[in-house]
Amino acid sequence: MKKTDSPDELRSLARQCRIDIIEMLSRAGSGHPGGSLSAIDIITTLFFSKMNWDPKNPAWDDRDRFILSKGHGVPALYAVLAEAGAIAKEELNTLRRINSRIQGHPDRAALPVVEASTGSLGQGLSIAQGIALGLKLKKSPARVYCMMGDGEIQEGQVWETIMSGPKFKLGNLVAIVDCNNGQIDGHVTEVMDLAPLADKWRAFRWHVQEVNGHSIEEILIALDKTATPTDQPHAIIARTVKGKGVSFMENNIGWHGMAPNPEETARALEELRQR
Ligand SMILES: Cc1ncc(C[n+]2csc(CCOP(=O)(O)OP(=O)(O)O)c2C)c(N)n1
Repeated sequence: MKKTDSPDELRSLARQCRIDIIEMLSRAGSGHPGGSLSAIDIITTLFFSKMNWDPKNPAWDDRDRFILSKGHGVPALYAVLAEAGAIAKEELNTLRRINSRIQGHPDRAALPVVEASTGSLGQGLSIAQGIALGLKLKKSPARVYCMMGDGEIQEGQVWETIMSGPKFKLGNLVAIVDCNNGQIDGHVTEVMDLAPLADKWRAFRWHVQEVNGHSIEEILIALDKTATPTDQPHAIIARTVKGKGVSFMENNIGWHGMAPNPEETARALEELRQR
């Protein structure tokens, strides 16, 4: 896998991953395009630029970890893993098939390159924090990144973990919230408004940054800032667009958990190829 800090190269990788996400979901006939497309620029930047990991050696002790707490967005992670050579591209054709390693939510028992089995929302930050604490006690240089959805963080367990992260002085922990303002039942601002979200994390004593989650440049700068040695855990509040990259999916809650039909797939792929 070739790592890069070039925003243009990262954009190009993210575009290819968007194509893979649409093709995967279309073939499977089910899945979650909206939250996969909102997360892909961040996940691509992490894996191809900032994370210290080896796609051929997923058990390496000092690897950086990525926990996809919003497990339903896993097509984005599979696309990146395939692009990086951690899984075969052909395996993407098996999404959600019986006995496939790549299910609709990540399954670590079947696919050890994913760090945690998630899907039951609200748990990933607790897992990430436990791993970060273990790494700190072992004096490992590894860092732990955890991506959550904004709808997901309405879960109470998340706030228990936000409360305890600073107590354990986990400067090696980076929480990323994919704020696309969409969840199953509607807009997050209407279902259970989180504002002022950055202030809430700050009040719990996290180091907080707000970024445009589709600006590779802003994501790179924010991730670099989380690498400064500190005892304070980091939160990145990423403003994103649900369905980003496919015009008819953007900001349309209906695309939270629905696969495109063949005609929609063709339109989506044409748009992405022209980007
Ligand atoms: C504990 C739990 N409750 C409900 C669900 C069903 N569910 C799946 S996705 C989703 C909405 C999540 O919204 P958000 O976290 O904002 O995800 P995104 O918009 O990024 O896809 C819900 C409620 C679940 N997976 N886990």
